Amino acid sequence: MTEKTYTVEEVRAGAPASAPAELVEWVTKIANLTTPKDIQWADGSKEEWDRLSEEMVKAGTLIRLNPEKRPNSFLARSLPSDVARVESRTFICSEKEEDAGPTNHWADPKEMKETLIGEKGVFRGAMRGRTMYVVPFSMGPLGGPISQLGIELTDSPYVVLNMRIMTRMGEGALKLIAAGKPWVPAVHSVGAPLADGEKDVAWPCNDEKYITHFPETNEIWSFGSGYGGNALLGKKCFALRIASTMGRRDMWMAEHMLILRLTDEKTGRQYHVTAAFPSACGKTNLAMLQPTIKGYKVETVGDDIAWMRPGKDGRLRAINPEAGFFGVAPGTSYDTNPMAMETMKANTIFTNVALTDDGDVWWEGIDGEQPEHLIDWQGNDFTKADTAAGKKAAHPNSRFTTPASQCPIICPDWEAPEGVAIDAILFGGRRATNVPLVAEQYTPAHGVFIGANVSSEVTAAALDVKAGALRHDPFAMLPFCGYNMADYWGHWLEMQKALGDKFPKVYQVNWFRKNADGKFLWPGYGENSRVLDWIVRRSAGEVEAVEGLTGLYPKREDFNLEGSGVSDADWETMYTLDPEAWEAEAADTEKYFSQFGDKLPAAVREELENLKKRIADAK
Ligand code: SAT
Ligand code: MN
Repeated sequence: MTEKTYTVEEVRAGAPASAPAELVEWVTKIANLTTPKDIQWADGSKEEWDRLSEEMVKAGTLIRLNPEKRPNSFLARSLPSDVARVESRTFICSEKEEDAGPTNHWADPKEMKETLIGEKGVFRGAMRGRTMYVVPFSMGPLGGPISQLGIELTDSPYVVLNMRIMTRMGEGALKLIAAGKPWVPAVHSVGAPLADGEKDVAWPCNDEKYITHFPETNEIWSFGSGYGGNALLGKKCFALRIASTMGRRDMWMAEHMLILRLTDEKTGRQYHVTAAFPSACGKTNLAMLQPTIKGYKVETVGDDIAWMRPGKDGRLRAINPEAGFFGVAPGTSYDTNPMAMETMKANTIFTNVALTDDGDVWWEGIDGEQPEHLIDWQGNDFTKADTAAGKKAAHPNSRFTTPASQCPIICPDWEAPEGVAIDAILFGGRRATNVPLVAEQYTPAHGVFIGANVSSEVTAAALDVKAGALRHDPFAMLPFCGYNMADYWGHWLEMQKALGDKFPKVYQVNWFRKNADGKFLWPGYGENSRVLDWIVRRSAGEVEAVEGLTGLYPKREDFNLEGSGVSDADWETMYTLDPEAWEAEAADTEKYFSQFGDKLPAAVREELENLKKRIADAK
């Protein structure tokens, strides 16, 4: 078969009138590289959503859920080899290796370009037999001062539908690009070209995967996967990896953080909090927290990513660059996160959850009793006997993609273009031992040290990292920082310096500490409002704190535990830190830091020395 070739005129003829010449030329170039059978420009309309989803239902990629239970919602099932991000195939292709740093996979940009688009490049003919969609999108409210634009070219209609939920996609973004605003080029292929007459499969992908970033040219090239962060290039690839490098150049910050508003209902005072946790550690739950203590209201601004810039008032202001939530389904219920459950009642794409006999979704941890019969995430019959045998009906990293605007507690200012002013920044992970419930920074540099020291028991969010093991995940950015991690810590110190005492205080939190019997000491979920309560009372100067090994701790009498079921003994255990264990932690931190050599900022190294001194004093 002769490959299809495109002329600029031909591509122009199919493009919206607003598409600028430079964009049409780039689309033509990529079309001649990847040789799709046709090109469609996504406009983000409802009509387009209806048409694409209907096509995908016919093709077997989507299952329409029962419209009476879950209107305009669909289930997709991926291949077992394509169920999460692949960190070992994620590359930062900076000119210099040291700019990617020891925690990233670096590849030489020229060599990687050869692999991707050279004579034998994987993208050559990669879209054959498929449609190439041109997806203009904005991360952040259209035209906002913190927002950024991108174009994703993809051969996956599943990606188009997900991008429509997760970003401001279509005509509005294209108009801004036409007006001359800069944009990030992002090319995605599932890497499964179709020969003439070859029948497609429900979930096309390729065993060979490349998730690549070129920070110097702001380019993203992703090949081989159709899943989540590998394929929805506005999310981790752009909004974190590329944006972190943009922020470093331009004095702003791209962070793996939820954003919430906490209102003290008595005074009407509003506080805004961001919080970073590694993937699948409950960020969505915290973002939609239902306070168990009276007098507070939580509203959601974002659940995964925060872009922060100094505002005119000199305070750090944050926007959520996304328009939807790509949340972990298992464990989500009316009990654990009623607001997420309400959000996903309609217009939602579920991936790799189980299907009930009446055409609705199910997963481990959802409310109610497990139905007698289900179809599991791989399309097989599933009964309670399977559960008893230790099998899961939904994949542990199964997800819902759902519009943020449907969240009943979405913050009225969640689309405020200038963002919300941040009062406190939380860092957390899953730590069964050693790390207490909440600790406040001693100094701004200590705040950076707290972020640099985040470590967590690994979850199912990545395919190639052993779940359960403890790993360092500084700032919850380990898989998402687009440059040298130590330089990134340096950038934090710079931002702190620039904002002075307007820079928010940092708090370390841990909901996951267990007692000697393996029981969680802290109830978590809505009870985490008690921690927020202490933090805002601290920032209002209402309560004092005591100096501890890892930071400033609450006084038991200042902390509202009323009705929490947490006993004084549990509190005591949460705040008992074993100096010997901390000696081991500090030694481990020292070893971890040593990989950064001279790049490790002196102020961070000093904080390690301060910790060691406090440990020695406690012994
Ligand atoms: O990267 S994903 O968007 O697939 C999910 C995550 O790891 O947070
Ligand atoms: Mn995430």
